[in-house]
Amino acid sequence: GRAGVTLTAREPAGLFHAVQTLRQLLPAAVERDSRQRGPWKVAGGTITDTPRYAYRAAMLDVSRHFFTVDQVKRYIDQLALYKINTLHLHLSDDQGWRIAIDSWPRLAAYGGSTQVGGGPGGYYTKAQYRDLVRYATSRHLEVVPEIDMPGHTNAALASYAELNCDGVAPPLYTGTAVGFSSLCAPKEITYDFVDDVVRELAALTPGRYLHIGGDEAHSTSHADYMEFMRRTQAIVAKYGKTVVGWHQLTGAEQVKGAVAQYWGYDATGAAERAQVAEATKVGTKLILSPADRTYLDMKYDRNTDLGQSWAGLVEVDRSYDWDPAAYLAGAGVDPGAVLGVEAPLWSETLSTSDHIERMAFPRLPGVAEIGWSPQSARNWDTYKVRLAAQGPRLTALGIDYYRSPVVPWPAE
Ligand code: TNX
Repeated sequence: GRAGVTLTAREPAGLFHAVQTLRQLLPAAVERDSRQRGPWKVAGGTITDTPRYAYRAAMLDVSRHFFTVDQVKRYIDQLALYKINTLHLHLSDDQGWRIAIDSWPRLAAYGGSTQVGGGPGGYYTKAQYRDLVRYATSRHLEVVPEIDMPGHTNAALASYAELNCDGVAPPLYTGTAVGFSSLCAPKEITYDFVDDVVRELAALTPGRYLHIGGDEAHSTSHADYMEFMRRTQAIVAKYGKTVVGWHQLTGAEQVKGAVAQYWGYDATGAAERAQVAEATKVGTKLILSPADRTYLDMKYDRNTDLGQSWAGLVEVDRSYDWDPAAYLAGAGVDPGAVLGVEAPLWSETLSTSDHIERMAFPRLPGVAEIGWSPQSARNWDTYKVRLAAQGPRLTALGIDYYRSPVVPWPAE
């Protein structure tokens, strides 16, 4: 009405998301953190809105470079503004173990003591991690914790000699290579370790999902990978969580109800796509994170100073212009198998909030719209105008976004 705005929703998350829409209807100045002059008018009308996908996620790699609780909270606020409802935290990798585990204290204390480039690293205490989860929950984001296994485990292997097949702990690692580390699948202590870590992490996790990685296990034999993934999935199920794994999980037998996160790209071979499609036939669901569309650490163009380019250059239009339902249809994936989309941000080259924001913005709002809006309402030529209008809002929020030349930004 003339005097106010009424918001109604079936669930609290819907009201929260309605408020985010209302924020975007108000002038950009509302986003400043100092008092502004009114009046603030909103155009009259009715909006009926509902998301296309239930899973609309962003991932932050806090292992390659550590990000503090306050830095993660800042990113959570930015994600919430665009109705992202899931935060996947990549909590362990070769370069750092970032979550305190009481039964294996050296994981964080030693395994978390450095990062890419050799800086001091860091980790979350359980109290800090619970605070982070509470903060995310208050903004209607579900936290999905990931412990990447059996590869990407040098930080754990360096912390405990007995986890290594040869019983010798390697040194900590601060480079950016992948595929050189593996937990020891034939050793029984490996599953004591996995059980302890999963039990403690599950107890910190009100959400449904627990991500076990499973990617790039180039130093694990196929037989060992199969055995390790079989036993590890059973442990996750025992503690009441739904397994998520990178799509290499589809090369092993999947526990009932497992979710695979597809991170292939244009150059991914037909056999790999077919294996993923095959998995959906037995009930495995998919999260789509195509690297040449949703990887926020890919460079925008040749001149981007941060990021990588192994999946190609990902300009804002390329990042936006694809349909999750069609993406793997050619390989035989039914659209009903797709739970949603996720934009990962790997941090080999990123170490500050400014770095996060220059890579996430303005591509993140596009991934958020892919997750939210029906395909029929999406098209680059109209989207780029709506995205341009976000520029002054991002500026008001203090977000240093990439001024992509393919977006008609207004003069600020
Ligand atoms: C591949 S994506 C990886 C990560 C790297 C990333 C860099 C995935 C499951 N594995 O270990 O950080 O590329 O873009």
